[in-house]
Amino acid sequence: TPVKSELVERFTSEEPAHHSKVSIIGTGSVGMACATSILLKGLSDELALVDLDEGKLKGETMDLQHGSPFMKMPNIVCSKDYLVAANSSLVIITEGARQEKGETRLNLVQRNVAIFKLMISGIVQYSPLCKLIIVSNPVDNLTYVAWKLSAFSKNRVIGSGCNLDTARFCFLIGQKLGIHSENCHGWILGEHGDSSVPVWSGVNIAGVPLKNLNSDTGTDKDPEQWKNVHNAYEIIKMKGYTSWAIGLSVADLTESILKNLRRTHPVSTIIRGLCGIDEEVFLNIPCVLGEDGITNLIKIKLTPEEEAHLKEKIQKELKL
Ligand code: 6V0
Repeated sequence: TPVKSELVERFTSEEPAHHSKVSIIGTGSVGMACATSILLKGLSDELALVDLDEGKLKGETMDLQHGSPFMKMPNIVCSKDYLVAANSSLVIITEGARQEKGETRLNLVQRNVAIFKLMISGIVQYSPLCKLIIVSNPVDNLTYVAWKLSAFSKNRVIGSGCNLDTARFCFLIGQKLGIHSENCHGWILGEHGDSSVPVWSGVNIAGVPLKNLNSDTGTDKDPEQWKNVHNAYEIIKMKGYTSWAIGLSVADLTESILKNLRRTHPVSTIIRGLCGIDEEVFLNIPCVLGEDGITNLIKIKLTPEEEAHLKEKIQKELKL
């Protein structure tokens, strides 16, 4: 514009350089919570948003862009077309075909598989080197689907899985004890959702296992009912969905990956050969996360009951 040329003198030509581009597919409540959490942590230098619903997509993007003076992240872009996500380091999938009344989980998965076919091919075409974080539910099944469809190596396809469940678990233990949740060490593993496994044998504060104080902790026999510190139904009943905690927890995974922190997170990965499982299934165990995605798995030590619980729910064959 004339004003720009009056004000600004070109000094050198600029090549666009993308160092850590993050793309989020799905700009619903979860996608947008991921976006704000990642933006406020200043984790990437470009954020691309993709959604089918163009009106909502553009509206959400403009709303975020208008917050630019308060963020150190200049580049927020959006499109229905996956080209906008090209050259991402990390793509976070939060699109959601919502479970309809009376719909079975398996039916929901099959509907999502159809969506994933188009979506994954768009992502892979333009970002062949990216890591994928799957958030959409049922997350463990869809992480498997994304891994199969992308043909990416297993380290690059990560399910957000029990990362949220574990954060919730630690918060609720901390709330009972009056101790910051970061210092309450506990893990929820296995399958995200109803059949996940709280590993009470490992729950400790400052190295003191709660089980040593009361061996019934986490069981039905426990008069203090510690086992109730583990579910999200209350929130769903009150606000209809969850968003803030999942957004923050996905930003935490993003930080470990983009900064190559090598922190351990309970995320979904293929665990054939571990915990006595021979099938090709995705379940949550503690994984070391860095710039190559999942580089190492922690060989967890479970009690026989916990291991049986973990194995209870082996995913059914999906039609791809
Ligand atoms: P939402 O608010 O309905 O948003 C979903 C978005 O996806 C909408 O904006 C849709 O337009 C968009 N969408 C639908 N189909 C497509 C498509 N083909 N391509 C691109 N975009 C599409 O849902 P919400 O944000 O609440 O939830 C998203 C998903 O996250 C759901 O599957 C939830 O079950 C799942 N969650 C997973 C959690 C976890 O811990 N893994 C936690 C909370 C929610």
